[in-house]
Amino acid sequence: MVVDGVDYVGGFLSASDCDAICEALDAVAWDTTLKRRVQHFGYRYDYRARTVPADAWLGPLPDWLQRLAQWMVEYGHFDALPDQVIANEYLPGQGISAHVDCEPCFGETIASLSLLSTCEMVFRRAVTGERRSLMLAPGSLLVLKGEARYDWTHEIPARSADDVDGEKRPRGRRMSLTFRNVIRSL
Ligand SMILES: O=C(O)CCC(=O)C(=O)O
Repeated sequence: MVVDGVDYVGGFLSASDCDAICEALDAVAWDTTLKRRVQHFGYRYDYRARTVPADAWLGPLPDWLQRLAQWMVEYGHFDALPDQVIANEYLPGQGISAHVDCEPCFGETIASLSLLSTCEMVFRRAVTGERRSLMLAPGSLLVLKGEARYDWTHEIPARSADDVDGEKRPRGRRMSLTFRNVIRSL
């Protein structure tokens, strides 16, 4: 295990599942407020205030996301049905900075599906400075619980290629879907 509390499930989605999800995401308008484009489902997350505000409810997850949320429960990754999902789009050169998902906002499980292109995710433990990394392949599911959820930050370095065994592997367009349970709306 790369970090205690990480569960990496390669091939969680089939190629046709991945295609259908990408099509569903591109059928909806992307939010362009951040450097990378995002879509929020279930509840809006406020990046500036770092919270799920009181008026954040956007409505139930669309059916296709609800089905994926049910799979997460059926496969034992979540106890309760996730009710908040953020889709991120990363073009080569884009990433997400080191963070721990908002502790008072979200439950103890965070799970991300990777789509389209592989990238490196870096984990850092603040108290010791340890650094670990994991390649996230399209169709994989990454589940963070326990130490991985609370004691390590995770990030995707903003670069256009990753180093794999000494070789540069160019990134393509990547999308991800991160599932969470909202536990508190301010
Ligand atoms: O894109 C990913 O795989 C991770 C996304 C993430 O860390 C987040 O939305 O907080």
